[in-house]
Amino acid sequence: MKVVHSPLHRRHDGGMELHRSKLVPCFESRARAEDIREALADAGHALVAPRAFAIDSLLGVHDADFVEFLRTAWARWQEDGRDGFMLPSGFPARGMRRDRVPAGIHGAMGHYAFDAGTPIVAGTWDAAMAAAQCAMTAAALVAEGEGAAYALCRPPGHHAGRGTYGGYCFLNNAALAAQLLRERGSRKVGLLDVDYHHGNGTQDIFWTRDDVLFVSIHGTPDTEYPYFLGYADERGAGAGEGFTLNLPLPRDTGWDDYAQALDTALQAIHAYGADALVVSLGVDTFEGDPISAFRLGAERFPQLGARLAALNLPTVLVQEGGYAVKELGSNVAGVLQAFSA
Ligand code: SP5
Ligand code: ZN
Repeated sequence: MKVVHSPLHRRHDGGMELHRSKLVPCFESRARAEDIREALADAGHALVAPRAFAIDSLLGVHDADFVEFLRTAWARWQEDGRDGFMLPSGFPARGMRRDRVPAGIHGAMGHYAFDAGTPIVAGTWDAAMAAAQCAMTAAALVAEGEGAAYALCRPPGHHAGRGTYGGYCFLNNAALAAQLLRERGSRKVGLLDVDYHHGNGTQDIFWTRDDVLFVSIHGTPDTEYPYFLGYADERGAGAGEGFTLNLPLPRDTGWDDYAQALDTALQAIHAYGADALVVSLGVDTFEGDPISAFRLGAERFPQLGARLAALNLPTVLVQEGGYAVKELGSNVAGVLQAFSA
């Protein structure tokens, strides 16, 4: 299938994240995308470049002030006499002001971010914009008749909300793909998030909408990142009530229990009557992942792909997490196998 990829992902790199009280090099690395690109090229998929979607095409999913913050953050940091990478250290918690964006760059960072693990560096905006363009291009290809397309997005996107960033994510690539499908003829989009971590940003974006069904299978927020969203009792609100479905699972979940949750998710998307599918494809469910705790062996990814393909819907696959760099490409290629016809 067509694999949409941009070398601009390389501009986002060099940062450190706060991990277990230490600053460590980011798990979300350049090598991830390189490994996936090589494995997919070897498997015979066709690499294509993204189209040049403009900033305006982000605004169906993200707030304008948030987009402007991301676009200008690095320049503001430099004006403040700084270099290296940007990490926030203070956040507006209960009882504090969230309605006002502090004028200074440090406070503004804390306003828009929700963790200290997602550094902004000089090239972050270029890379995030290129990843968003990859996702929108893959969605456009599917809207134009491709049965399936894959967006090799780096940085990933599913933790980014309407006006928030974190979890290595800045712009919500999968949400942008779903929004584009809606604007180009799909009536109901199923968005299935199989990344190990809950897609809190995607849930936020579609929380009050009934035209996108958000379904997520993930490590329970009781113990797993992002901790503060992704419980089973979150079901959407207003017009969106009943159009969010969370299937949290405990640490150490293996294929048998995972596959049951997957069947529940696929059944929900079928019952919804989706006419297109977006998959937030994190492969950090792999047993060898360094920051996650499910136990899926490599042989499970082709099985996952086969079940996704069996929905028989036009499908946009969007890369999210997966940090076991050595096995990353082959695990992604495994998911794509069933779509390759
Ligand atoms: C897109 C994506 O997969 N983002 C994940 C962001 C996770 N960042 C915080 C990870 C904290 C993990 N806790 C470490 C436990 C190590 N066993
Ligand atoms: Zn993840």
